Amino acid sequence: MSSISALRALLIPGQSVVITTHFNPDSDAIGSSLAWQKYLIKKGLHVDVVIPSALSRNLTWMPGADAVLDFENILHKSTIEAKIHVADWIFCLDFSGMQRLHGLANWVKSARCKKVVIDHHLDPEDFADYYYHRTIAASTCELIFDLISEWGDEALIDEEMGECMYSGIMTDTGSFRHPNTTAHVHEVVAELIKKGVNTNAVHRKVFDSASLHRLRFLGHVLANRLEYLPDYHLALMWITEEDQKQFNSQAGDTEGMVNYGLQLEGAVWSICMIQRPDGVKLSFRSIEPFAVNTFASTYFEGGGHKNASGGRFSAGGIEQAKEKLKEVLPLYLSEIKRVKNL
Ligand SMILES: [Mn+2]
Repeated sequence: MSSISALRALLIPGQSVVITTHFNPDSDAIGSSLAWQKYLIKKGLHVDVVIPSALSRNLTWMPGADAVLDFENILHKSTIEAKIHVADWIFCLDFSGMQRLHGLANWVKSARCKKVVIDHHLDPEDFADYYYHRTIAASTCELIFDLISEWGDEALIDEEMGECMYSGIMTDTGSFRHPNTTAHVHEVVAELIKKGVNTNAVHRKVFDSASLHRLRFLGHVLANRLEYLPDYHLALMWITEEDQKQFNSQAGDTEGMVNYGLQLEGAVWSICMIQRPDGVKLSFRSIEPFAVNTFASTYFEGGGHKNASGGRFSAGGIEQAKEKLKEVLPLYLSEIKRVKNL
């Protein structure tokens, strides 16, 4: 593993770069990738962004999103293979575990070029040559801003790069309300506003772009698929395959639903279970100082941030996942009571 400051001199005009990010790319994943792409293009490199699965509808407005290559798009596959084959560098943004690339992982693993991780998730795997990894950062977009600044190129950040970065910072901090919202986050945002970013417009594009289906879907989940377990201060939601069919659910439609659980008075944490073709996907949210990432990694093949994590359950469907959850909950009773009484 080498120092990230040494990397700057090795990025040479004319080189080919592939930037990739995690499956189900969120606003931070795609925002950081597009901002980093624009920066490297300004430095004279040839840069493509490759994503393991499609962008959700509310992120397609981002400048540069139309040229992103999607591994799940059959028309893009051979281009992606060729780009990875000739790449001098692969940048892995907003993830640091290979399994988060799903089907794309093998191609990235077997690529012989140098790899660079820029990320803020806990416990990075050791697969890259360079790491710019800070868990103190609220988002990868914040890290992109910091790295460009550290390299003395803040003047190269333009409005479009700023929009991409603002979008990721905004969503990964839960619109500046999560505990990861540091003074530095606001300092970075202040700089982005000076670059011309219209924060109100970005917020509307990301959050106020729901289809009627999505709003009705949310209503259905809150009305019929939400249970509160007062002893455990837990809001539990679940979404079946039939629910997704009934409301014509698209990529990204379930994004953020888990957060509604924390709006309940008294809730310390919230879990949303979603039936997927390959198992149950779980999202976890919690209030400080309850750590859901250890819960997710211990019982549900997952992990992530202290207050925002993900997980999986592959030994059955929603009902079995709920059973498993209710089995292990008593082990957390004293911890949850302690957090509640702080
Ligand atoms: Mn992130």
